[in-house]
Amino acid sequence: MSHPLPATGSGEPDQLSPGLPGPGSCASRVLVSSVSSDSHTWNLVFLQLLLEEMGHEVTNIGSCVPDELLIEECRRVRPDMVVISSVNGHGALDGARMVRRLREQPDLRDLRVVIGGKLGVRGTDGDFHGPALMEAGFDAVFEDGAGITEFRRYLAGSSVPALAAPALR
Ligand code: B12
Repeated sequence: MSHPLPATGSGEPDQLSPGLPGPGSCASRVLVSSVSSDSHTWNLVFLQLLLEEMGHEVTNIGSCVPDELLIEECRRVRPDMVVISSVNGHGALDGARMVRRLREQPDLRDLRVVIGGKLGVRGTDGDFHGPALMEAGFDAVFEDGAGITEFRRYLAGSSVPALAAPALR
């Protein structure tokens, strides 16, 4: 299981080169969402554009998404992967609660769910939330400061439709 942890802040430049799914990856359906407390939206737009540029089909359900709504949308959209973004500093808490609830649902237990952004209130010099969020149920955590490169690498290798074929994971 790939779980890029935590922000390195190495200064490695983000590779924003295009675009089409690379070798080993394929287009998939991705649900983009924030957590219940977070009203920031440009992070979601950024992720949507990035994922679309890579050839994925994106459903962006926006900011301030209650846990129950995320669960409903997962059942409606049946995504191959859920990408949670939060930047208001409550992502570590809200995200952990959200993913625990999602994992309690038998039909969503094996869905691939990742989270990233500014997950705490202490910035990249503060606590790392990756281990706790992985423990709560995320498949990968991308703390701010690590850049987008790790996320792109992760996507390039994660072509398994988690809901459709949980046994393959
Ligand atoms: C615009 C803004 C707002 C606007 C949002 C409007 C909107 N429609 O989005 C408003 C005014 C509403 C707002 C409110 C608040 N904000 Co504000 N806001 C910002 C600001 C200035 C820019 C955010 C932005 O749009 N960035 C552009 C997007 C594209 O980038 P991004 O959000 O940084 O996301 C990047 C990465 O985090 C990463 N990323 C994000 N998610 C994910 C997910 C994955 C999987 C991956 C791989 C990467 C990833 O990729 C993105 C591109 O690099 C930032 C400061 C800043 N300069 O960043 C503060 C900031 C995010 N806000 C902050 C705070 C504290 C708040 C408030 C709590 C303030 C308050 N006391 O009310 C509220 C929260 C409201 C709420 N309920 O959530 C803090 C968060 C601090 C923290 N996390 O430690 C920041 C960082 C300001 C600061 N330096 O203190 N905010």
